[in-house]
Amino acid sequence: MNILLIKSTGLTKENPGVTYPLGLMYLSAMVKHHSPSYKIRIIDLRVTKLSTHKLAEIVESFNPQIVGISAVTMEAINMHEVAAVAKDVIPDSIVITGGPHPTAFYKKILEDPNIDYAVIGEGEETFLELLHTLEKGGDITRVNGIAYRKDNEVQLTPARKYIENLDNLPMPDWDAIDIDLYSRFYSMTNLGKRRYMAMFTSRSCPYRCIYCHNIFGKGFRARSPENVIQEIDILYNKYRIKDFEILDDIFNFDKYRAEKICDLIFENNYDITLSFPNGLRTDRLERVTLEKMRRAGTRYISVAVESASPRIQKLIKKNLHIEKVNEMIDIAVSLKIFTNGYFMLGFPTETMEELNATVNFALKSRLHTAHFFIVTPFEGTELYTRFKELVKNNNINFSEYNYYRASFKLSEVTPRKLFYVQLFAYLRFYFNPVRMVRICYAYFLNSFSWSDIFFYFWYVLSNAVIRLVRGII
Ligand code: B12
Repeated sequence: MNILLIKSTGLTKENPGVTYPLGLMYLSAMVKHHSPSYKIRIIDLRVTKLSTHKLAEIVESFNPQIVGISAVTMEAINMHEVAAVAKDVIPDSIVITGGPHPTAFYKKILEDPNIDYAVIGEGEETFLELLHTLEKGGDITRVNGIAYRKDNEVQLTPARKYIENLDNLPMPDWDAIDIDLYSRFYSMTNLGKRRYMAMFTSRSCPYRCIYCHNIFGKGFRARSPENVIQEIDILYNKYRIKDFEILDDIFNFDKYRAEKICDLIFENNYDITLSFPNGLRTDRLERVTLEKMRRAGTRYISVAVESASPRIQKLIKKNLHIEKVNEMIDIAVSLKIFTNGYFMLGFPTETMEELNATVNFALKSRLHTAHFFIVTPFEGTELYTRFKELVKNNNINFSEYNYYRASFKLSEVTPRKLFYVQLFAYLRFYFNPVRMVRICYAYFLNSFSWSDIFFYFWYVLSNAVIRLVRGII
């Protein structure tokens, strides 16, 4: 059986970042491990930038029976285009989609006759079982965790149990991708282009923030520190990787596990750097954890603050104490860790005062960088179901499911006003001479190239100008 896995694309000016297609790399490893006779290949359209014509040629020559496509919602348009190419070139091929977009919007995407299946959530076991069932002509209604069409109706099989012991998963298939190609793109950090590898050491987050995804369920599942070190060891020794981006939703949920990983890295004397761009929970952080992280080579963290308003913290079920957030930012900065903050603007019922409180918190903080995202309600989240009526009033195209664009009207302020709140938050945050010097110093400390610093300021400035022009027109 030939299986072609494709990561669809949806890069925009505001979103030039690319990380490794870890989901597909895990699927590929799983297939190679359990069914070595299958031939499997990954194409990442974000980095190869293939034209439709070229993609059609590759599909034709590889002749896959199965085409698997991975997409986030912003990549939905491209996902449908890829499905159309697959069916056009090989009408008998079976198109299976997976990832955040199909997980959330499976009903909608199965309206497309070019898509046969959507795998919901965690994919390794479901994909393998689906492949085996399809190969044998078995009963697909017995495959848990999928959605498909029958008599023009979308059917959903029972949810699949999450993989209990993540140590049993094979390591991601690094040989299926060209590592050097990814070093030509910006990653999830603000640290510029460089050779690195992305890792997932745990899956899911037990907190129930109403805006967040549910791909891996709500029970924290973690790989053992030894298993994580095994991955670092292979990447360090075999693939010459010295820089690791850990993309877990909540790396520090289990403080002891997090510290043990850091201790093992230190004890093994790896000459590596670490970053945690996807957001640590500050109320579960302590000085000692940050010190151990720094000792292990951590040079970049993100803290996911979202809102400085206690009412909004409660509404979104994040329940962070904003003083503790500040305390942890200060400690991280004093440990010479480049510290980035994430903020969200425009929650349902949010007022201008509450928006200002969030922006002011960011401005007064010692964060090096900050991202001010516009709240985007994805199907499958509590935010979507609880405020369905508000969401319904917005007729938004999938390509606008973009945190940088004020597309949705959910809060008490108009999208236009929200747009200006976001724009001025960026301008005021970055065009502050003290912060500029601190950013340069932090880059210098972490031995990044000057071109990265210039790029970063150019990126912020050009985005601001684009936004300003768009707002005026
Ligand atoms: C790394 C990351 C990024 C990277 C890469 C994004 C990309 N295009 O893929 C960067 C930093 C660029 C990024 C940007 C954005 N991101 Co992001 N990102 C993540 C993050 C933190 C990790 C993704 C990851 O590597 N997961 C690890 C692998 C193992 O999991 P996985 O990819 O989900 O794959 C598993 C399953 O989904 C499934 N699967 C996946 N693909 C397939 C395919 C097939 C065929 C099958 C069968 C199964 C399958 O099996 C895999 C193994 O179990 C997730 C949060 C999260 N925890 O997942 C958010 C997340 C994916 N991002 C999200 C969003 C919203 C964005 C932005 C739109 C935000 C913005 N700035 O506006 C942009 C989009 C930019 C763009 N142009 O694409 C949302 C997506 C929600 C949605 N419905 O789309 C998530 C889920 C975060 C959230 N809290 O909601 N992001």
